[in-house]
Amino acid sequence: MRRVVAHLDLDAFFAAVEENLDPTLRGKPVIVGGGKRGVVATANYIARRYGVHSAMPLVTAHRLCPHGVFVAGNHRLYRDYSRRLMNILGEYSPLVEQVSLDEAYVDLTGTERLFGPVTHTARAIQQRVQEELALSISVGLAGNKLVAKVASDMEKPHGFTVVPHGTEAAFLASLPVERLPGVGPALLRKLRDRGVRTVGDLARVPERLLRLSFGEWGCTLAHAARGEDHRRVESREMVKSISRETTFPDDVGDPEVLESTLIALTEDVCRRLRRRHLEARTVTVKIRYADFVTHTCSRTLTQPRDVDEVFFQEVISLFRRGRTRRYRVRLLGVGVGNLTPRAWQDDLFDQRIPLLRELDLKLDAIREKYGREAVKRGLTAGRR
Ligand code: TTP
Ligand code: MG
Repeated sequence: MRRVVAHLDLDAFFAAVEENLDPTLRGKPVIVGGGKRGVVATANYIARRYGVHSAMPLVTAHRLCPHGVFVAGNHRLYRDYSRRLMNILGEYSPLVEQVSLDEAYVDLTGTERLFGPVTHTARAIQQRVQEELALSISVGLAGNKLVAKVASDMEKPHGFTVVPHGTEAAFLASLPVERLPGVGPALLRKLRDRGVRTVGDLARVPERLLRLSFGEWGCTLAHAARGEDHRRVESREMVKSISRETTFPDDVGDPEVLESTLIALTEDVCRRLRRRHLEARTVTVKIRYADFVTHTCSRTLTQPRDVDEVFFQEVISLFRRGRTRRYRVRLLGVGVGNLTPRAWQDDLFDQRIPLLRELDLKLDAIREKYGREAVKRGLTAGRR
């Protein structure tokens, strides 16, 4: 059976919710962002005409759009809308993969019998979201996640783009190469240096050369350029927790070795968390002593998080308090639970977090490309 994947993404999500809350905002430039020193979380499409965009310092937004309406944001309300969106999507398929608060893939393969032609179903979802949530959503429909995602972004806001089977490469060919998910500024520069501007240009580069320049990632790029993507739509409920543990070849007593091991485990867990676009609220440390007695201790954070630094602190303090016996240690483990899709708006309240996350994401990218051992933090560097 031919696969059909829809990608849906709400338009100017936070701003649209604010407009629902206060309909007098409609027709005005609306900018959602927190605090005086904060950044823009999102701006509605009217404000975007003035050049305002996500992650821009609010002071800049004020300068570009002085008559804009600035709102601080309403965390709980956005989560509520997000949940209602996901509930609607869940009525059309058991395979709904929530990517962020306002974005999801829905695998619509084989739903024709129940709901009729897939394009009608996708249209119906778009309409229901409009009617029931009073939110505008853009839809991309294609044979795989990658192409569906690019398609949903084609005609925002309220876009509806269908890419028929077999036309994927042609659909992508004329688009700037940075429209491919995963092509960030650094990679873009390298591609441009090699004369690659469009996805079509990229598709013409021999896969061998891409692999030489970019390693594993080069293969992924070659596939992406041709509009191929074999990833499955995975519903999030499957992931309840993420953990890693390590057993030492010889039992260890040295606290420095133990703690640097914990840091390395935490890095690994957090990287997997970020790769799945999740945040975690609980963190658990597991200590197994030489005599096999095993203790676990957990802590729940006030906010879900996904950055290494936050978990380092928690893990180390859990370990120091939890290591109540003087035996050597045989095994250490770190786990996170209470997982939710990543919510960027947390950034509004803590300016440190986005910087830390940026660092983490850069490290993730380097490790993705050159292997896990490519970069190490000072704390883990001595460990072997
Ligand atoms: P997006 O879907 O990236 O943006 P959007 O829905 O506002 O606009 P678009 O029509 O282009 O999809 O992100 C969803 C929400 O996540 C957004 O409304 C606010 C929040 N967000 C942040 O808080 N910080 C950010 O840097 C980004 C990109 C989003
Ligand atoms: Mg959106």
